Amino acid sequence: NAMLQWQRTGFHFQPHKNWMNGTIIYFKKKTKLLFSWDPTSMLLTWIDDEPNGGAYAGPVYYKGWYHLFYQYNPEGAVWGNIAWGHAVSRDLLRWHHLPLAMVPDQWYDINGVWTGSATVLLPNNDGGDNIVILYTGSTNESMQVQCLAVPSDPDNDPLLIKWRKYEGNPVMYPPAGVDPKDFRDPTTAWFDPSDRTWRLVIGSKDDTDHAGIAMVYKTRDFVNYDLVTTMLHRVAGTGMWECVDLYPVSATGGIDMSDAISSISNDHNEKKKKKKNVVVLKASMDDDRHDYYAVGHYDAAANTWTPVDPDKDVGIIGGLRYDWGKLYASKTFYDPAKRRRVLWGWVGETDSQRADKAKGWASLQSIPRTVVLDGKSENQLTQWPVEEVETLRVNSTDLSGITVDPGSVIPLVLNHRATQLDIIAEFHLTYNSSASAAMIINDDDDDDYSCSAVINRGALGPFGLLVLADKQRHERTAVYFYVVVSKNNNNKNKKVHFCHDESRSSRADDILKQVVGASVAVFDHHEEEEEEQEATNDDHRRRHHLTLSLRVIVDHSIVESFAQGGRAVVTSRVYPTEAIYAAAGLFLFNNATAATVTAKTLIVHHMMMDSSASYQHQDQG
Ligand code: DQQ
Repeated sequence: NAMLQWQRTGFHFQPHKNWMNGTIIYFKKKTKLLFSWDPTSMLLTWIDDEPNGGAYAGPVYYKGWYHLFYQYNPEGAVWGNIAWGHAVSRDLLRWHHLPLAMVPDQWYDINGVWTGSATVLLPNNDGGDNIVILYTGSTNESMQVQCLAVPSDPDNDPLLIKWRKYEGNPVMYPPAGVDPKDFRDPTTAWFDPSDRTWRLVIGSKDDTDHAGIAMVYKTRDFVNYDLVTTMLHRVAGTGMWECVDLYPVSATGGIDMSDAISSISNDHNEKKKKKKNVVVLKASMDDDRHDYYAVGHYDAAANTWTPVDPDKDVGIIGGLRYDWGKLYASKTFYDPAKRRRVLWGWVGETDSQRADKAKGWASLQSIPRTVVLDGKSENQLTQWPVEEVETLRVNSTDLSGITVDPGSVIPLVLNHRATQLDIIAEFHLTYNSSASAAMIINDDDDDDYSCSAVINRGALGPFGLLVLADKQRHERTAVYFYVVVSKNNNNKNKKVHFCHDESRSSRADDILKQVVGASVAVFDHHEEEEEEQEATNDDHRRRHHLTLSLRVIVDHSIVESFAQGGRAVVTSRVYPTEAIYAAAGLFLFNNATAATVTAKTLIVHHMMMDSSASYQHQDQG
């Protein structure tokens, strides 16, 4: 349907047509030789303990193809017939679409080749890698089992187009006490030197208290598995955990899980050990379709993961989400080439199934995001678009320095279209104490899940950007901050909400439009005396300054925002009918009644992608 083609994105990953959901990615790399792998017998044989006496499996950049596999329906734009789509890229942005990697064609996966993960084992003698994939098969009886697949001809098929399912599949059945329909999505395996086993996590649920659970399995050969009887983690009331992820983080870069485990176990300094052992546990909550995570510590010997802050445990009220908008079934992978951990997730549609069928496709992948531990608050992550995104900036408009008075909206004149943007902004908010005193709100603590309480005009917000807006602003998606002063903390500690208001994003009415967001940390706030004023009341003669930063990525029907250096992230799917192509505009607004906003920085980059970069595998020669 050509009418709806404008909704397709310019630089987000999406197949040419049909339905896509969750995804896995794997980076082709070379590891030190630890064992030989016989693809026929499927057996690993140990060759050397620790070659060169060095660290385990030091990664080396190899060829440099990122592989993306995704849940795909080859037959339509709704979920079903799930197969694995496959694409490769050198930069995580320009993808080459390859033939389907796996389709449902066996009794054990005839109802779907569901989510799984790749694990890199070792290079062949010629320098190629050995990769295994574990995935969930939905059987002819809709039982969930785990299955093994390997590249069928890695020597002659360097792009890993052909995959072979192991003859002995399935390799894991639901254990006793687990509902056969609640056993899915194996993680990437990591190597534990203490007993020389590979370990991986599978998500499930315990019906006795509706707990989401993470179970660990050990294996030496990827054929035989032992369930570790201690539960890695469980959180009562959270329901089925899909697409579990477990990975180490630091404030400076990424770490491979196997490297982290061996480095922790080799360290005899308890303090250093603890510092190294910061591990994120994430689960996709089937109950509310959001991805929740927490920062914690992993104890390999005890097989437990414990949150640093029990009040921020995975999936509980007050816990953390990767994204406060639309993002689900995300996965991370370690990229040895850039020593970073990359996260990306499935961004579904919020329009109707009917609309999806009409346009012939459904779902995007988010922009890949680099994930690090927040250096300022060690209990959370920050996310930031991978640096490659900056290579798509072809043109930019620098609007830095604009001031927007209370109650004003300023159209931003760009020297390019406003449908594909990367916007960098830093807002400076100024107000005096009487203004904030008028705005005291009894702000309770668990409003993180909703920005709806702050949607109306107040003393200190909302202010921010209107994206994908037409000239009259009939349609617009608001990306904004809203400052709230709590009653009980004496006007000192501001609470800042960061939100998307989707309610006016489209004139179409078959769309879910919400106000979504969270509160976000403030770092740069200071007050000064106002000299010219008489000191009648201490509080009333102070002037407040607050700086808040924002990055927004706009791509036709998706808006992804990163507030305060990626401490709060919000993604929206939007479907304007008028604010499209050349009719799409950008505005700066300040709806606060008592605060002035200056955009100290406001740079709008025009984003392009060479469309010829996304070609079919046949074109590659
Ligand atoms: N979708 C997949 C499952 C996974 C869920 C099936 C996540 O493997 O649990 O398409 O949305």
